Amino acid sequence: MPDVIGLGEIMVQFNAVTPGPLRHVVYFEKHAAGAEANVLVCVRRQGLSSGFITKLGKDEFGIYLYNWLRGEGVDVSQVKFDPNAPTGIYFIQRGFPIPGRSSVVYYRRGSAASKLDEDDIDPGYFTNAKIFHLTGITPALSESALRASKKAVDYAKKKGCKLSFDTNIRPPLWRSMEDAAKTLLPFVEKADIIFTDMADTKILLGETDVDKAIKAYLSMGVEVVVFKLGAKGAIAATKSEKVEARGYVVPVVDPIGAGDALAGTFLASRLKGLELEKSLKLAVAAGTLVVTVRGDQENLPTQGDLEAFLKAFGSED
Ligand code: KDG
Repeated sequence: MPDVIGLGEIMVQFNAVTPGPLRHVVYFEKHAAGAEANVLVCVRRQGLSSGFITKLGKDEFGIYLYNWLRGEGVDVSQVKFDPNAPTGIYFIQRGFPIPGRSSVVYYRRGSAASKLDEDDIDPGYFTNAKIFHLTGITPALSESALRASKKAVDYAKKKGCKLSFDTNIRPPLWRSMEDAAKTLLPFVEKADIIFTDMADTKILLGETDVDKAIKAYLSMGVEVVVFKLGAKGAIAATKSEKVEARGYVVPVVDPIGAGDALAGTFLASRLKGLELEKSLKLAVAAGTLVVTVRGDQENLPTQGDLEAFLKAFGSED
């Protein structure tokens, strides 16, 4: 079974070639992207195995995404095609109205992945898997995707697989932020590792102090908290250790997907037995590489790429 399993939606991302309001953008570039899928491809680039549980539309985009995942070496044995629902797509507007930031417009309601349900989760798939990675996006897709998420967490825990949870609150997918907090907190409570940031933490805990938030997550039973600080880097903490990795100043083309590169690299590094500090340093470097291009997955680095990056940039610490 794969080292890391993910459940969620992969979509076709149409990334604006030029920055500015989408109404004026003429050219879009096609990419494969989606939070959990990004992590799984990242894990593969880092030399470990991964597998995705999802549903795709039986359409051209579904075939493209299936071939993409297979080409990246992600196990696709749990990928199903739904002939009655389309593959989700979304558009990215870059650099407007805030230079260096991006925003997304989804066309995913009723998508094949939103039809994921409990019976799409095979308990046997979790046997011997080491980590199950889920984000706050999948439980937000639909009632049935929420059921599937809960079921997958139950199976993973029963099989002794660690739960990695990225809080990833995407406001357009929720009825309200209260609903997001109520739905996602039980996942945080069951998680062994979480990835989060200040925006999500304000919604989940109503907390605005990083140290207090980390303490609160640890007291909920989370073993490792990875707290992302945007361009400033990230903190990783356990009950006995706290490390920080600084960010790097690079030209930002599209920041979307950086958090998944960070999560995937951190998980892979921990599975390889690297210490907390080194794992976080590599993870922040991976996130940095992703923001310098359009697309979430193309710049996901190998460990060799990261060593080269750190040799060039890391010597200042
Ligand atoms: O983490 C990056 C993802 O957010 C992006 O690729 C799209 O999965 C996506 C989502 O649902 O926002």
